[in-house]
Parts: sequence; C-alpha cells; structure tokens
Amino acid sequence: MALEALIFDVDGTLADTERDGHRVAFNAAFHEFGLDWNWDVELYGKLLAVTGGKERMNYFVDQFHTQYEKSADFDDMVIALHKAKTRHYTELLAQGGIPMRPGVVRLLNDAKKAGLRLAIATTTTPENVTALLKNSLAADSENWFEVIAAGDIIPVKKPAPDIYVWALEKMKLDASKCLAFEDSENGIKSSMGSGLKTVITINDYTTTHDFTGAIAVLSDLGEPEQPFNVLAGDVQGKSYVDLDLLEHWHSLPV
Ligand code: XBP
Ligand code: MG
Repeated sequence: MALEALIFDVDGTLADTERDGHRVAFNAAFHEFGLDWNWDVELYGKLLAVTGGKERMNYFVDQFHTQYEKSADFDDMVIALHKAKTRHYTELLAQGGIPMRPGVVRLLNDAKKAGLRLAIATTTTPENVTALLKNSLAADSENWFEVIAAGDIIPVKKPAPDIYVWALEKMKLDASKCLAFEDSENGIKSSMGSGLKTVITINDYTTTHDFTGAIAVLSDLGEPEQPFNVLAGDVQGKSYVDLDLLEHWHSLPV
C-alpha cells in the first residue's frame, strides 16, 4: 500500500520551540500579570509532562507551587495568562528567532513536490502554528497543510490519540497510509494510539523518553551535509531522511 500522507507534530519536531519559545513566553506573561513565577530550563522540562499551556499552568500550581493560594477566579486568570502568553509567543516568532530543525524544510518541500498529503497534529494553539509556519518556513506555508489540527479543537490533549484521530477523520484517511513525526513520549503515545507508524526526532528535553514502538529514533531528519545520528531503527545506510526512506519505513510490517 502506497504512502499517501505525512502528519507532523509541531513543538520539538518542526522546530525547537519549547525552551526558547514557549517557556520564555510563559515567563513574560507571568511578569506582565505581576506574578513572581519563573519557569527555568530545568523546571520547564518537568512541566512538559503535561501538554497544553493552560493545563501546564494548572499542573505547575498543583504540583510545584503548592503554597500559592488560588483566588476564586483562578481559572479565568489562567485563561487570561494563556492569551498573554500566546501574544508573547507569536511576537517572539515574528522576530524570526526559531528556525526549523535540520531536514524539515527539505523534506516538506520534497513531499509536497511528490504529491504527498501533509497535515499537522499538535496540542499548541492554532495562532502559534500559523506564526511558526509563516516566519520560519514560508509565507504561504499554511496552505501546504491540508489539515492543521491544533489546540482546543479536541478536549483531551496528547498523550490521548484524539488529535491524530481528528486529523485522520478530517482527511478521510486510514492510519495505515500515513507516517507521523513526533519528538516526545506524550507525542508517540498519541500518534501510535491512533494507529500511526511514527518516526521520532529527539531533542534535549526528550532524550530519556520511552519511544518503544517507534519506526526509527533519530537525532533529527538530517541533511546531505549534516547527517543524523541513529538511536534506533533501520535507516538503510542513509545519513538523512528522504522520501525513499519514508517509503521503506512505511512498507515495513507493523
Ligand atoms: C506541545 C505542548 C504545548 C506547548 C504550548 O506539545 O505541550 O503545550 O508547549 O502550547 P506537542 P499552548 O508537541 O506534543 O503537541 O500554550 O499554545 O497550549
Ligand atoms: Mg512535540
């Protein structure tokens, strides 16, 4: 059965947005609201256990800042904080500070030329996806993706499979015809939970994650001049991910 579509996670997969993007934007929002909360690089790694910005703020207060006394309007404050955080994040991306990871632009262009269908499945807010694609990929690149499944369109975020299931349903596509690209344990639980074969490119926050079941675990997608490191999987002697390698992975028995 031919490979028909590629579905990409965003944060950590298309670009390293967490440490120098989302984290910085959360802290800017806390500052704006007069809160003395500060998420340093290490703490943020722990907070990534929970996906979704609003969910992550609740997790922080409940697990790491238990002396904080929630006001009656705490939930509303979280919503307002998250709006501010999205504004800070999209402004930061507009400055063009966060590039796509190695191999991403090349592979997306090749896939598009070859007629593969492209989609996105992410827990982040839709505006954030738009800002990243526009500023770090190409001005019109939102149109490269047939479906952008993002944020609160489904109530239960990764590791639940719902966001991938939603994208597949929208595309009227069976999981067996696609490959997913992820960077985290929550991500692969979600993609594999919806039946998708999944390729992992790790990052500093996800090196110790459990990627059991991944078709391959790589440092990144690689470039002809910048080979990837292989942590697991058969890469057919290649040093970067190209369409032939994707076809090979797709043809492997489950
Ligand atoms: C991404 C996330 C998101 C972002 C913040 O996970 O966990 O919560 O950090 O996004 P994944 P929002 O890569 O697995 O989709 O603040 O917009 O929710
Ligand atoms: Mg991710």
